[in-house]
Amino acid sequence: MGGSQTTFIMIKPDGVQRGLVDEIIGRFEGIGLRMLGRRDLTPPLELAETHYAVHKERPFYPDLIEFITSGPVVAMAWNGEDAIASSRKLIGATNWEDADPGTIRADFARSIDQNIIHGSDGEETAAFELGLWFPGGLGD
Ligand code: IDP
Ligand code: MG
Repeated sequence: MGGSQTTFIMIKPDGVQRGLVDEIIGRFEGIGLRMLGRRDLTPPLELAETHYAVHKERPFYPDLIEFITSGPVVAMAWNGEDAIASSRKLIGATNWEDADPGTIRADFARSIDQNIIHGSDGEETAAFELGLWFPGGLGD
């Protein structure tokens, strides 16, 4: 489908606080993707608002921004065959109760708002998000 793609993945503050970073990175490596970039940071407000601008009219938006800026996240770029859809499949549905067994959200999330991880939902979104979180590019 997608050929070689690079997608933006972020382990959210709940995933970091619960010590799931190595486990999650292992799952991405396990489906054959490779990490091209990683930044550990507490997202500044403006970055969080730009990232989630598409949701700004939604009732959950204020809580979402508060949550995502509440502590360190791990922002990553992952590359490989069909990386965008493969990553979304690995992550599982937004609501952990709808997520397929064995997905990251099914295994670890127990709320719809604090659901461990973000992954780009398409090629345009991936390009936008990678540019936003890695403004200096991905290096070599
Ligand atoms: P996604 O992360 O699976 O792409 P989106 O619909 O893009 O899901 O929503 C972005 C994030 O907003 C979700 O991951 C979740 O943290 C939060 N969110 C989405 N829907 C709800 C909701 O109905 N209540 C509370 N938080 C939500
Ligand atoms: Mg989304």
